[in-house]
Amino acid sequence: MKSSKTILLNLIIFLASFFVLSHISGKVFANPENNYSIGKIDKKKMAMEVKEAFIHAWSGYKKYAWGHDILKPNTKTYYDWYGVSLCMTPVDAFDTMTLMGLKKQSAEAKKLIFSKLSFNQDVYVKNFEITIRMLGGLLSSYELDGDKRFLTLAKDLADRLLPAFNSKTGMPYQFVNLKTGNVKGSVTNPAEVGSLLIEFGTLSKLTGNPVYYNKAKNALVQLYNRRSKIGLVGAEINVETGNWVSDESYIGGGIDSYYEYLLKSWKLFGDLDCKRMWDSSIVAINKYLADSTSTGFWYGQADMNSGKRVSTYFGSLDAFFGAELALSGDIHRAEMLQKSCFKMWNLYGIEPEEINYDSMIVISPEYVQRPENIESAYYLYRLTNNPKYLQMAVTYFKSIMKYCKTDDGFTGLKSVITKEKDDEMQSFFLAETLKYLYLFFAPPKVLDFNRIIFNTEAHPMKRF
Ligand code: DMJ
Repeated sequence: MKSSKTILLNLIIFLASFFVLSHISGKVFANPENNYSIGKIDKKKMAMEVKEAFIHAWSGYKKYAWGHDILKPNTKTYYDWYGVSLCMTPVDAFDTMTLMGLKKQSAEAKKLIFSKLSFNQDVYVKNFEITIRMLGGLLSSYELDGDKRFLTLAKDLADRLLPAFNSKTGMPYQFVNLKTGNVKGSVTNPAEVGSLLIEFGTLSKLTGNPVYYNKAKNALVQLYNRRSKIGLVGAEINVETGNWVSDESYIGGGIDSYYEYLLKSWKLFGDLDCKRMWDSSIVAINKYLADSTSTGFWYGQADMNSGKRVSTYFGSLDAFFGAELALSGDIHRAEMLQKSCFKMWNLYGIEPEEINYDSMIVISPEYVQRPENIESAYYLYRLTNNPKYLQMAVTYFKSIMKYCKTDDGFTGLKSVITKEKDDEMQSFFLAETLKYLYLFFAPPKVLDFNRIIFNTEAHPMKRF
């Protein structure tokens, strides 16, 4: 008979080797689907840590990019999208700092915006990007801060963007010159045509002038009316002829926020046309684009006319869809999709831009600080109260701190496999990624989720 000493020793050796093995061969023991520990989370401490990350990002911007669009944190310089500055980072980030209660930073940003920002520039800007980041940012800043100068800037900007809608179909050209009103870019995509109503509509409500609402709503309807017989839209459309240029259909980048704005414009304005358009679109999406495979529940690519599957790609942009499913009341699909998105995030410890969900092989390895995976977990947390989504938020935040933090701000990654850094701090990193992370941990009174609708750049608009 073995002595009790020997048994104890064997037990210790067994436990020790299990512990060592499970750490060395992470691939064998780690289950990427469950890569969050269930335990008590100190929300106050986490909120503080996210706030400190924001301050770190803002300090980098102040040091090397003050007055410009975005920071390039590794080369310690700046980048202006159109050669002249539109103060993109401060405008995009202002509501986040307000929600975080960062009074000093808010005062600095306001001073900069009101002394430097002028839209009277002879440059062609992308109507969609400038609408969601700048117009959206100015409007939510006005609603949160109350300073009328934000609204004045918003109106000035929207008036300069309006000529974009002067196409034969009423769908906007891609580019508009802010000074001359000239337009260019007749081939565009559903996201750029259909993601304008939250901002233009809010401006109409705030100014009492319906022109903004009507132009953006018409563009949305024109696009919807061109859906295929089976209810799907393609990837590219010509705004002069109204003909599709690409028949590929999916929910990701280039189409994504068109669907988002159908749903959210109904919720924000109570617009029943938008509800009807969302209701019929989601049926087609779930019929032809949704895909349940051995690796999880996903949405892939199909031909807009036949519904035939053309590829099985999914990426960081597609991850926004869980938020829409949850907001529309389909918690079941939203939860299944989020499980897949979290798995994608954990493949390499931070999510790649795109994978093939059939093989789980990475197609595009970069991480450009995108918020969508985090955003969908945030909606699910707010709508289900399930603490596992809070645990996910901890994982997301830790990954970003570990891989993207630099001495003077945060960057994206050229590859999530090698973890090689790129050299851009996206304005949406401050507007969206850090905002959603903060809102997970902040007291709910900071922002009443049920009384606002976020635009696609996470700028909260008060529901009408
Ligand atoms: C943001 O500008 C918006 O969220 C947009 O809808 C998609 N691209 C980025 C974030 O990934």
